[in-house]
Amino acid sequence: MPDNVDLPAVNAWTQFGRLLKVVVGRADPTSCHLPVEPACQSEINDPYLAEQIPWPGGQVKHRKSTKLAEAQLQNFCHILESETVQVKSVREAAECGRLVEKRRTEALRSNTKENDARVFQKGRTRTLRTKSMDWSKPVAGPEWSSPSQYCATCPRDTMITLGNTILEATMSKRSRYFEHLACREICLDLWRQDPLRIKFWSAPKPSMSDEMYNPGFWAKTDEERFQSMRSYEFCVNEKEPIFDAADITRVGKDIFVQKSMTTNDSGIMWLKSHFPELRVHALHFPYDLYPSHIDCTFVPLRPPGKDREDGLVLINPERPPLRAELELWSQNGWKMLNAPMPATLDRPAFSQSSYWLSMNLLSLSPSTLVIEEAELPLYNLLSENGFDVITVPMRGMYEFGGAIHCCTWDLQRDDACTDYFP
Ligand code: ABU
Repeated sequence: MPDNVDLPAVNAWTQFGRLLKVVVGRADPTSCHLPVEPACQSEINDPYLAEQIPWPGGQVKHRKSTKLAEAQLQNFCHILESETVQVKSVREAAECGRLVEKRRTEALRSNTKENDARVFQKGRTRTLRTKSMDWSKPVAGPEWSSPSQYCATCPRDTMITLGNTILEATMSKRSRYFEHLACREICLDLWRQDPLRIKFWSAPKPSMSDEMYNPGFWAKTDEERFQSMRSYEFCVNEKEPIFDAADITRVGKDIFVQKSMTTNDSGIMWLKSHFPELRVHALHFPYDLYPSHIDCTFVPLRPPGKDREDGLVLINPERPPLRAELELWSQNGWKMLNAPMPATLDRPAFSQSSYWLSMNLLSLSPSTLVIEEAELPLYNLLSENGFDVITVPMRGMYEFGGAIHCCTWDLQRDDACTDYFP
């Protein structure tokens, strides 16, 4: 596959154009547990452990955790950089899945083809890594302080490419205020390569003062939240524009932004006013009580084909989109595909993400996807829908805020500002 030499060094209009260049996060030894703060009440997932110890905060002491996450990130880079890849047979994929949950995957295995292992040419994706920083250092602004930062395993949360523009998100957590600096050198290098075609912007940094947050949010019971869920009021109020980059998904001329714990209406309006060449749409997921980041909820996989093949979006069955907002998609030849339940509902004790990291996949092209190796149900669904599915181990990342999509930030895809919703 020859490179498109005319493409600017920064170019990504979709989630699914052929991926040419990507940043992959880094699990530094100084990575920290997400501190408790107004935007986030971190808690231990394991009820037994939660009774024994408080939320630890500070640097992750168990070095095995950061080592495993970093080893998996390095392995992922190696696979992305490879020209060819060996796709596992369903049998091999099932073997990986068995390590996670024996009975479920054995049942699935008996229903699947077994001998489809093959090597295919996928083309190289160049990888860059985020810079190492000391995440254990306390940080402060004029009106706030945080005992530590977090980590840079998930550049997806802080950075987004919108066409030929690199954009640093505002963020909403104090501990993540400076996280974009792990990508700063990459941004400057790219911008300097082609400053007349590539834009490099930072969205207005919020004050992170107490007034930015709804004080009553965390005191609500789930029952109370359920009562008020259609008001879509979360922990940040509308005082300042707020968004995390991972609440945005790109589909050519249109981008879709989830209203969430980490993105408010003012943030969505800021995007509209600064990207007039794009159509910016808000998306709402009325059954998600704590929405944060669209990439475990609503994942465009491929556009409608010229021969009238449906476009596909992988959706989270526990977080269906607002029906009225789906009309635009169905009118333009897109179908929603329910993700299967994850291979396991278990999460590491200190993970602050949901078990839906199972669907946090990365598209290498409209026909090739990378998923976590244990996710056999997803592997089967995607294979049945005509995708080549590459599997990689990534559960070591679950403790550090994400998985395969979260740990990346795509810089260059072979795509364009196509109108998929004419
Ligand atoms: N950073 C992605 C997490 C999304 C979720 O927990 O569902």
